[in-house]
Amino acid sequence: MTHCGASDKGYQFMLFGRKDRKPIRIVEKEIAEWKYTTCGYCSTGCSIEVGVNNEGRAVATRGHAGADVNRGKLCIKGIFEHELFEAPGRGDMPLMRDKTYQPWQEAGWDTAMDHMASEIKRIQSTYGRDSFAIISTGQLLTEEFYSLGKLARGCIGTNNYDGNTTLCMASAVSGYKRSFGSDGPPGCYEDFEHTECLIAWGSNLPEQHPIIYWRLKEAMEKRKFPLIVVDPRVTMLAQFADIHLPVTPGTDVVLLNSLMHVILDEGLEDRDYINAHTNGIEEVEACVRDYDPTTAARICGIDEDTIRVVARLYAKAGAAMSIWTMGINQSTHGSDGVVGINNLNLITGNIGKPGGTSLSITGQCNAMGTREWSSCSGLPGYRALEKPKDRKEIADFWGIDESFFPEKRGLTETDIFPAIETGQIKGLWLVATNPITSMPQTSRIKKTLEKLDFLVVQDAYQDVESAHFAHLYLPAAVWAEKEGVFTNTERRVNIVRQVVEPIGNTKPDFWIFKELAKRFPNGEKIHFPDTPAEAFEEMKQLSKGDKRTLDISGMSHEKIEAAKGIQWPFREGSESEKGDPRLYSDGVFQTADGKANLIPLPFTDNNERPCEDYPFWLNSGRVVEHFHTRTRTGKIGNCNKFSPTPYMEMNPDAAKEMGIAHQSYVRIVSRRGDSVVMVQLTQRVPRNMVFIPFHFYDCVNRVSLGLLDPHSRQPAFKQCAIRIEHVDQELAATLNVERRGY
Ligand SMILES: Nc1nc2c(c(=O)[nH]1)N[C@H]1C(S)=C(S)[C@@H](COP(=O)(O)OP(=O)(O)OC[C@H]3O[C@@H](n4cnc5c(=O)[nH]c(N)nc54)[C@H](O)[C@@H]3O)O[C@H]1N2
Ligand SMILES: Nc1nc2c(c(=O)[nH]1)N[C@H]1C(S)=C(S)[C@@H](COP(=O)(O)OP(=O)(O)OC[C@H]3O[C@@H](n4cnc5c(=O)[nH]c(N)nc54)[C@H](O)[C@@H]3O)O[C@H]1N2
Ligand code: SF4
Ligand SMILES: [Mo]
Repeated sequence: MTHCGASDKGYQFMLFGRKDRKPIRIVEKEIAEWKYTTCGYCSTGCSIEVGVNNEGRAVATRGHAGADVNRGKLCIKGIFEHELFEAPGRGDMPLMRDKTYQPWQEAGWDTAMDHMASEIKRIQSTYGRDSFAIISTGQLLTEEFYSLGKLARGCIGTNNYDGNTTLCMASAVSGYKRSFGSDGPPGCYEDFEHTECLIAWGSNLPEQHPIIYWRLKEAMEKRKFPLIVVDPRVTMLAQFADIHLPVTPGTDVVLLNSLMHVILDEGLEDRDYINAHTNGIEEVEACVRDYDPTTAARICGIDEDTIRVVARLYAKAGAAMSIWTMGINQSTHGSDGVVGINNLNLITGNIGKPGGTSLSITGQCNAMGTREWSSCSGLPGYRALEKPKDRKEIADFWGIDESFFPEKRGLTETDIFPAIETGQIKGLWLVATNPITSMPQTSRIKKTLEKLDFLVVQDAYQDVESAHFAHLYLPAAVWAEKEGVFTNTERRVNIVRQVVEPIGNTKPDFWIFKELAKRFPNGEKIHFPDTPAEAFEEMKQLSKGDKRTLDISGMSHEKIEAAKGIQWPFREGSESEKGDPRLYSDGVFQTADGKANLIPLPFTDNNERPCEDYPFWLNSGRVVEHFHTRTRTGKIGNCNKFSPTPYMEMNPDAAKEMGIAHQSYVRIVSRRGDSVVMVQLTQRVPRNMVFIPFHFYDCVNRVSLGLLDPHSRQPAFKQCAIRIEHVDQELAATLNVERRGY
């Protein structure tokens, strides 16, 4: 900091402009050591250094200049991430109360764990093993996921075990499996440097993955290529695009079919690739025949000439790639949308080559880690419960009887809640997820949670809204109070090193899982290591051989830190330093005959659409300064100050017609419920659409519908219909202050 000016009494003075101006004072942070770690918010996977002072407190954050992913940069959330450890609302002691929600009683960890184990056993022995459900997250460390899998599948033995990834990446997982026979994004950020055409589907990189966006922008500055953005909103990314396709909500599959129609009709496909590496081209050809641009334009809202132009640009590019996020996944056609993108890339020969790929941009910091190792939808290392060989392999490795495992996966998160309603599930454990704010139909979820015999909330923050309904709260250590790895969007495993001690009596999730396991018979048989590094060694063993793509056997915590992240597959003895940047470069897929599946996607219009009573599309998503349900960013002043209040983007022409002023309050009403929001007038949204960030409690998800994708069971958060009503401004303002929470 010496470049800032003279130091005086612990402050640095920076003089800008005129000398008689009051100088900006920057507090001298007195950093004793910079410690390496990885960002715990989004899936970009930025390498971070946290500055720790002599008292061992985290006081600053900076990007690591030597890391491939971010090269020294961070977004606003990363820059202030050190503040989250001591943010208000952190838990301290485990808390217990009975079913009547009497005031919380503090408990020691032993008491809390004994109570939890005995309640789980009571529920399971009365109502059956699957009557106790577990919903986890994409925000723990991979070693923690692996341990939770051992506990849930191997000790507690419930099949109703899922993650919040069902709200997030389930459609991508399902689509990858349908097309390529396995999950795993085949591309990487470096593809931006080789591509000649990029389509971004329902992905707003500058806000949601700012550092991936920076990588894209840097590549485009070096070598211009067309950027095409498919999004009903004029997002920040759409504003930078060469072509913006404001697709009618929920109809991307129609657009995809039509692009393929043009490509096949004009003979622009890669026949050699199709013949050598795919099955099913005839069925796809037959299906897309119905989606000529004239017909498709009427459904998807993109004019026929633009469809033709985009199809030709994509097919004629030497290498073309698609990226996508929630605009595709969170739809009743989520999984089909992903398969459609894969189809498009397969018929143009754009899989596994530099700049030619089908890259799902992941959401949470470790949404990949949970897919790989948590056993949520199967068994560790992308193994399936449905395969006897996989069940036996894991049972033998863990030292338990294979008959303990179910033979197919149980309910997803979105099916667990209805199963609580019907009384099939009596107990629930939420680990690092806040469904009362993040699930559709808040009022229904509230009633559902109240119906439980026993709800455990294990969260770093005690004030997380779902804890209002809990009977046991377990205070967890957060992010870099712990140690372990995350996998990012491009399959890069990076390490979170512990930089501070867990505050108060909080415990790492890793420790909590081990403690609980001791209280179940199989916990005696299965080894729960003391350190995450030991758990990582076990995962390495399980990742070896059998031509697995998910092979991490050549990695270790030390190697990962030295390389600032390594991409899998990274086999034992591998000569590369940083792993394989791409999957399927050899054109061999994880299917029985090694060929990828081309799958026809006939479109059915099955969304709730605007009508006379509810004339607006309700679209929802995120803003750059907040993360999800704001348990963290809501308390960090430099994040929260930009949007402290629930608000709604509305088109100025529509507002004028209705006599609605900028920054006034309105009531939004759907067939499910209502909420009050402040209006922000902007041309970003079309006349018949509003957009609401979902970060706020009792806001957009009170009205959302969340119809489910049939393959992935992921909710269509992005599409439903609402009307807008005037409200008493003073009353609304009072309500808003009360609701703002933090
Ligand atoms: N700042 C910040 N960053 C985050 C997060 C966060 O909470 N805050 N969360 C992380 C997580 S978990 C996730 S999943 C990602 C999400 O990242 P994104 O998916 O990029 O973010 P969203 O805002 O949810 O949705 C993206 C876009 O989908 C568009 N969309 C809506 N309907 C349709 C449609 O029918 N078709 C198409 N093509 N587009 C549509 C919306 O208009 C919106 O602009 O962000 C990650 N990064
Ligand atoms: N309307 C609408 N709804 C949506 C979406 C949308 O676009 N629109 N997006 C959906 C998507 S993509 C997602 S991913 C979900 C996210 O939904 P949630 O997962 O419910 O949201 P988070 O706020 O991320 O909840 C994570 C919780 O984990 C806690 N936590 C963080 N780190 C740790 C840790 O190390 N240990 C423990 N024990 N706790 C920890 C945090 O304090 C927080 O309470 O929301 C979904 N909901
Ligand atoms: S882009 Fe994502 S990973 Fe990078 S600093 Fe921001 S939130 Fe963290
Ligand atoms: Mo997500």
